Amino acid sequence: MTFLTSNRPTAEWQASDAAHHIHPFTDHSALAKRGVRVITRGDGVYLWDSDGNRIMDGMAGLWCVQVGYGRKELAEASYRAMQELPYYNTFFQSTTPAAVTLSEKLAEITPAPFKHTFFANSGSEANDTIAKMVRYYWNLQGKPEKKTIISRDYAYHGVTMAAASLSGLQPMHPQFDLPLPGFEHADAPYWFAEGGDMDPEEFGLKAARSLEDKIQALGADKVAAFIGEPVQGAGGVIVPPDSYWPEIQRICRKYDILLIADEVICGFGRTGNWWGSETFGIEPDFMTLAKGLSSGYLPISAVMVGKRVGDAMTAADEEFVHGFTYSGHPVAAAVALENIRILQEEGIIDRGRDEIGPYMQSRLRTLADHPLVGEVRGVGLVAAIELVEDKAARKPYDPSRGAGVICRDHSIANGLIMRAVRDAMVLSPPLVITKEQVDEMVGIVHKALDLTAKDLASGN
Ligand code: PXG
Repeated sequence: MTFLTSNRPTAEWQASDAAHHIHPFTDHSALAKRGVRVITRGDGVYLWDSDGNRIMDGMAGLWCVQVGYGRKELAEASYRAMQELPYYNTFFQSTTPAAVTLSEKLAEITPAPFKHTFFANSGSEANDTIAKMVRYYWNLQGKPEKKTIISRDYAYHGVTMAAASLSGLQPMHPQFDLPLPGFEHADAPYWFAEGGDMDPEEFGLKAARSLEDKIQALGADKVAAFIGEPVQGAGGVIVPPDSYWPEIQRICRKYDILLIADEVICGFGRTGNWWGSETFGIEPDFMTLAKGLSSGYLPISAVMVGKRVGDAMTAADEEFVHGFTYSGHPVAAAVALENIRILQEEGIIDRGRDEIGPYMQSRLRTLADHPLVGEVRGVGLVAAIELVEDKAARKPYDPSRGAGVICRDHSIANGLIMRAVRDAMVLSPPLVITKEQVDEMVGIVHKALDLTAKDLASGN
């Protein structure tokens, strides 16, 4: 059998892709000129492209391949599940063993108040579902005016209409006339870029209090919920100061506002613990799970519904009028279960917390002396390296210099996929990365920084 991935030369894939394929978040004319990268194979922390080059995946796909590529158990779980029951739904008084078992498992591994799961297929769908559940909850409480959801600048919560409205990355709104009414944004705890002369802890309190200011401006009787990623991922790995989350928690309690932790990136061990909420002491009313739930092997997401909303929804004497054809898809659920078994039985998350996470963080911190590096930050197995023109002043390069993109391109050319978010170089490798592979990764980052410094100095 010829594998789909090996039967055409790179140039043909590129031409056909340019002719027929609309990509997410892509300038298509620029991509067509440059030629798309064709990824054909993966094993462990490595990918191969259609020219046979091996590249370390410092991003675990899109922050999701926790157990690494090529785990046969996951392929076998999906093969078995497909043979037994390739599809059935969870509407109309039906369920499937895989969907039940996964909801039971998630109740076991998430913090105690979470007993109920609603399944969807992506982080965006899960966050849209939460936006609807929030509205429904306050309607059930007889407070229909309590509807606004507050998120933050630099937030990424997905791309569907509500999820994109929750997102706070500016470019995501104008093409689509977003945000929708009822979605507001508070400050992010982004000390490096916005902290000025303030001490980080003091700045953390200030950022949290921007939520309180927003609530007071809108009126607490109008505000339904606050959503935040424990660490903001796509916004540039913004790790909040310790003072931040306790103050957010206090504010949500004071004004009776539901708290949503978007764990799409932070969940399943990324910050060292199973949940980012554990790492930062957050007690949310909802958690959004996706990505690491199946290590990205199949699309599946989950809304964890806490006691307050769960009790109200299950006690309501009426239909909950929402759901997707593939909610609780039996094959995706079987793969998620097998992925969780691997994470648990191989101690992958404990190892991330106790061993490889601290190792990666300490090795990356050695780059802080580099003349181009303004800050190295991170927790567990997620990190960012901020490039600056002036270290002491935390002064960034003019965006037109494209420092981040230059660095990213050098990194990929030298065998490591690293992302640039503005000029923050972002890393989020598979949790199974070894110490030797961390050393290899840090070596390539160092080389990419040197090459970038050289390019910037010569005015490229
Ligand atoms: N919440 C968070 C915190 C995310 O990071 C979503 C929700 C949406 O999930 P879906 O499955 O609908 O994509 C995400 C997704 C990037 C990048 O460039 C990040 C994501 C997706 C695509 C690109 O860093 N995060």
